[in-house]
Amino acid sequence: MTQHDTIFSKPLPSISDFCFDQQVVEVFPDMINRSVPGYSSILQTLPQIVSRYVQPNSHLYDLGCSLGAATLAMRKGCEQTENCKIIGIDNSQPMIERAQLHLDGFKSQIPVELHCQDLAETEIKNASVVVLNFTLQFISQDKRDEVIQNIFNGMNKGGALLVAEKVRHPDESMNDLLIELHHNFKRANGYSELEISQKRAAIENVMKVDTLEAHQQRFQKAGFQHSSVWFQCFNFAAMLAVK
Ligand code: GEK
Repeated sequence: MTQHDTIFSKPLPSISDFCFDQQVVEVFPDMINRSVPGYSSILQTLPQIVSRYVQPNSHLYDLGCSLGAATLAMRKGCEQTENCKIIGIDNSQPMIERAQLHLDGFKSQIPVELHCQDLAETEIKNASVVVLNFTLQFISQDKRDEVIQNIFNGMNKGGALLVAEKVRHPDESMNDLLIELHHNFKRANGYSELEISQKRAAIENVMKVDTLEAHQQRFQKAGFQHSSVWFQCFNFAAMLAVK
């Protein structure tokens, strides 16, 4: 059973940068479901999209896999495809340890390997599907082009890259509106004003968001033939790019 997220519920004397430590692992499913609009809809749709692009004898990567929620959804999507392997990557050791326990609890014929490493250092090869589900936003902006290029280079033709992110609207007034709608979503899910503002302060240095246009230009620059947003709720969007 996942614990209720109360990490930012008491006034903190100073706010440190947010990190994915043991305390976050304990509450992570509750935190992400109550904080990210559309998270569960995206996970529910992943198997369908994965099953369309997965290729026999290929690898599927879940980069920034946290507790393996997207990994499990990807596994559902490749159950009918021969000889696939899923590789889950996260640079938080507590996340990887918990993800391993979580995955061990579900039976499947599809092998899953989990590695604790920086996704920017991960070698991508023979990939038919690569998922970055709310992860690219934690990579420094000056490294993002290189990360996407490295993924593209390791993908097979016809393969799909699935990137979900918090995004910034280029029109400041629309951006403010989307942020307000997101905060209302958090309020409706029981987060207090204090929790919302302390979490915001903790995350602002570690999570820099791009516009949808910046993402799409990056996909194009890397060489992807097609790309589209396939889901959006407020300032949270899921995109698909096909090689
Ligand atoms: C899900 N995809 O449930 N290398 C590897 N992992 C990283 C890096 C990095 N450089 N930076 C951050 N992470 C998941 C949710 S959470 C999203 C992803 C969120 C990892 C970090 O440790 C964390 O587990 C994950 O990316 C981001 O579908 O919390 O908003």
